[in-house]
Amino acid sequence: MKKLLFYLAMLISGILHANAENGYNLWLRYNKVSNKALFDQYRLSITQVVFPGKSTTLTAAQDELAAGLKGLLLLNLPPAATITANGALLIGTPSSSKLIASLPISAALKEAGPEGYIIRTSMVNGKSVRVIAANTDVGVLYGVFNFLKLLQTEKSIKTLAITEFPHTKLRLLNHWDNLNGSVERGYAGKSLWNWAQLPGTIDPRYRDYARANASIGINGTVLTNVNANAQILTKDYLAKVAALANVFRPYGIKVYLTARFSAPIEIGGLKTADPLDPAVKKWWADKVDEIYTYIPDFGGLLVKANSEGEPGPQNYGRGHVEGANMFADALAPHGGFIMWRAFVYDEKVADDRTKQAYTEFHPLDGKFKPNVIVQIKNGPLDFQPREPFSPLFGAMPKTPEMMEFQITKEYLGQATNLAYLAPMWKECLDSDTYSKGKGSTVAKIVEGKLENHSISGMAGVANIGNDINWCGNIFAQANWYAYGRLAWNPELTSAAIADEWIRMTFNNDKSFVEPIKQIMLTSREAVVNYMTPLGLHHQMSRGVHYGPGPWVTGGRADQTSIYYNRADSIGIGFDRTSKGSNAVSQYFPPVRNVFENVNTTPDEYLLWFHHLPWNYKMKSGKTLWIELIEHYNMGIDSVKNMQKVWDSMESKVDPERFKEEKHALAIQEDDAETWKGACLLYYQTFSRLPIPDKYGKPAHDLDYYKKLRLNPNR
Ligand code: BDP
Repeated sequence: MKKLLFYLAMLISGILHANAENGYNLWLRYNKVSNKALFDQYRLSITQVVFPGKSTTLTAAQDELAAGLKGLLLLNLPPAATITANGALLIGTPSSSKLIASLPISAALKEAGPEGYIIRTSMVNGKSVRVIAANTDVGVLYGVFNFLKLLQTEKSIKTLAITEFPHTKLRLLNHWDNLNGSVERGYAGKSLWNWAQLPGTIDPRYRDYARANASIGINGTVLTNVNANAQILTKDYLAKVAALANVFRPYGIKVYLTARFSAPIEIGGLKTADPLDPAVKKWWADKVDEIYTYIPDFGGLLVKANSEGEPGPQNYGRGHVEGANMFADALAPHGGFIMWRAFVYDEKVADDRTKQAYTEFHPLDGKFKPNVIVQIKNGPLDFQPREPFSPLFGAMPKTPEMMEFQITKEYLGQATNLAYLAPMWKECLDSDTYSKGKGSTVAKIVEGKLENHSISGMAGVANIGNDINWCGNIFAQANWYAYGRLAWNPELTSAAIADEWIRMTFNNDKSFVEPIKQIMLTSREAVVNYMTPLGLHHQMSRGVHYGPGPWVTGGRADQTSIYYNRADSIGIGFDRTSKGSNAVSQYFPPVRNVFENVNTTPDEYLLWFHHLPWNYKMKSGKTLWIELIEHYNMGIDSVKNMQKVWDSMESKVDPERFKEEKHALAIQEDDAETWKGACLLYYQTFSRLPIPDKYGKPAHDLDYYKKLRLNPNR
């Protein structure tokens, strides 16, 4: 009897465990459609699957569809040879399916292009069917994912007329993964790539990683850190990289690597890495040829050169053009790309570090080979909670400019704080650079539309590790999702993306979706408010970049907080007008004039561009000091509101994810209070102004905050 009870207990815990929501399935959970009426309706209206084709990509799409229909609708539909009933799903390309080839859809397919797809309701052989068609197999795969999304998000599938295509060509993740398994600025465990076990052992997660990426249209991945290790280019590693590429290929995902500029010396035995040296050029050309013998569809190389101590052409008296073009020549015969980063940060401390990328790259426009893409961070500094857009966007019209966003929240509370980043990315993408007059948005530049570039792209620094939930936190998954969706179509709204993600990740209950969407949409602004309001930036503690450190000084000036806040007895903020560093001059007019003039500078960027007296009168009529205090408080209040909303959702979320997020939000509230106390008390040593009682006094004194090192892994 005892034994029986024991087995029973084991069984129950097994069942519970099997159902535990640990986040592994991301937004591809395929749980049964919970709306009974819709479930019945979907089931009745999907009767057959006619989906011929045997390529690895079509097989992946067939498997995904089968898994989706089984999970969502408990449907098991064996592949049918032809349409015999109303309600068939007819799927494929004109070459994989004769039926599709016979349909009058060529104009629509033309619009869909090489990676797009159409989903239509139409009559075929006298039966009403739903068609998912594309020009290529990967287009079909994307179409299948979208069709499943319609079911996952409980949309009507009665009449469908969808045409979708990606707006950018290269939609990449950048992994800052090191060969020793650590991840630079990674907050979700170790690297996914198990180099020791590759190529022999293929972790099943690699396939799930590829599925997740394909479901949002990501079509490439840079496997290694921009602070590169030359070893990745050796034969042993290339064989491992090839094994990963083989897993990703059916999902339309190409593999890319980072190239260490000094690799010819480190692994090639040469004396120099001078890009104009014939032996160096030959070494790279041979190396690239070799890479393509391992990975015939290798995407290309990403290089961080002459930045933060990384080697580059400047070590040899050459410039970015000579460096990038050397790689371009090696890659061109294979159709590969070289992504050259504009995040330059050299040995000399500049008068204003935010000017450096523009200063170095703007004069180089028109000098790069056609397969060079300059990869630019969204803002001129470094992934801060809020930055104005980088003035380099639009300033190199002859050069394809690729966006670099950071999905991993290095400066926005890492894996603990809830910050949905789509609004931040949209803010940048929707910014008008005026480079070719009104309407020259960053999005249009990144899409290649403004200057008709044949190549375009976005890179997102990944927030993925080997934690069971991939991203260290459930809501961090939303940023991976949102990044992919925006790379596919920068015109999507943050709200629409959040809506999809919540429904797929949690449920379709309106009383859950709407409040959660609201807290997601305000979450990034909350972080800005309690960390760096009104245009402040780079106020975090040194190194870890998590907690506050507005007092950080010593060492390299432009790595300190005081360099950026410029707090003194008069006021606070960095004067970047013509009277200061003149960084405003890097923007096109009228943007430049808007930022030059304190009265037209939006409050969000006020202290980014202006040094203002503590008693400066804000648009609200209040003083700057009081508004600063109010912003920290608004940040804290938003977090409290997030907690309240989340707590009220307990009955609508599984206990695992509920508890995890509750814990994270408690930490976030604590962090927000700490940021307020630390920053206000430090700035107060200059302002000498009181924090009125009604705003709440910080819980501790400045000394306490200075000694405190917030630990992101609580
Ligand atoms: C900074 C990170 C650093 C990266 C650097 C980069 O702190 O770890 O190496 O960016 O983008 O934000 O190269």
